Amino acid sequence: MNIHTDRRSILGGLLASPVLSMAPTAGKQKSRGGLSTLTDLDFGCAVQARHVLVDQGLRETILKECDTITPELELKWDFVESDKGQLNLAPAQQLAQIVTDAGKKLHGHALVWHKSTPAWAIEAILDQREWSIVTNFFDAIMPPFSKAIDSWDVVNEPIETGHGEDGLRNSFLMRAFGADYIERAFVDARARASRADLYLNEFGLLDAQSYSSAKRAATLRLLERLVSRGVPIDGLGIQGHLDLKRGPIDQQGVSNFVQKVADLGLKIRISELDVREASPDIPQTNRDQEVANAVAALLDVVLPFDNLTGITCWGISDRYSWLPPLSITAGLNRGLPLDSDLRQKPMYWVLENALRQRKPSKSSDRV
Ligand code: 9MR
Repeated sequence: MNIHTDRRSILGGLLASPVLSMAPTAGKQKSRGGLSTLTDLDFGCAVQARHVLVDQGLRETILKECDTITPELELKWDFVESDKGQLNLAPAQQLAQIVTDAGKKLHGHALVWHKSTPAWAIEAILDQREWSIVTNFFDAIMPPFSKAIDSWDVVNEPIETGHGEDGLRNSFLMRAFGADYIERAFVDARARASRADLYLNEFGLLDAQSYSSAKRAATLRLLERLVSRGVPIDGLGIQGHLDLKRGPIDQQGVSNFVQKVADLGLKIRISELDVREASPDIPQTNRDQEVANAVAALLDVVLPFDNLTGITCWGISDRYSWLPPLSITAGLNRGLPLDSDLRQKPMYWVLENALRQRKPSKSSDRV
């Protein structure tokens, strides 16, 4: 798959980040149209239904800024069916209504994840080793959202290097079904969502540390195997939980990795972008700039790839971030595009400039 700009110039160095260097200085810019109107690249964020339902400002903001909204909790198995057979679909349905009324889509997160499975299901799966326990959940969750959802995280976080077969996580799913559970999940998701894009979603793929290059290698091996076996997978969600304490991402390593994913004919999306801060005691302007720099360093690597379909932040306002404050005095972690009062920060402008770099624009009235 081709990339549409010269990757070498974009990788020229962190200090010369093109996305960042195009970003206007603080206070000089206010976006009028919202990020959703800028290009063909899908922009989105994760939210919780309970926040959207009570916070009108948040609701208006996500509908203005986003093409696609990811329910942060409401489609997870432990949320939907914490007690066997007692389905709780109402929060996801309320969110779907709000989003589709505005002509937007939901991204489904996540069908199979070792962390969000209710205890009763883990017990039953380990005890009976019946795959139908998993597909019963697919049947509960997929048909009701067939109109609202056009992409799904089918398998979330299956890689854990350091032990086990091929870097696969030694989860209850592996123990019950072996490595085939991944393939089965995609096949059975496709049977229930013939037109949706089906993603494998993984974290820890960006850092310079050796665990991260090992994860990239294990992820590639898995994707190669799935593609060679004709498994119906459309792409890889690269979680973007950046952490300033871990230092700069491995731009060259990530670029090589994305190229190999593209060569397999797969799409990528940045699926869970946010930044965990490292230095809460420096001035706020510097904090926000550090966050923006980290985001720019990632976007500079992935933007040139034609197979990049979208960028989703894991939240949009610091008020509702899953990331805790770094210290008692630091206030909220400031790792999302908007502050707690929904004001744009440098991370927002970096995203806006990145989206503007993509062509063609889907909007004729861009500002
Ligand atoms: O942000 C989510 C947090 O509110 C939940 O308590 C947690 C467990 O359901 O999941 C968090 O989201 C995770 C996502 O589903 C998968 N990748 C890592 C995210 C952050 O932990």
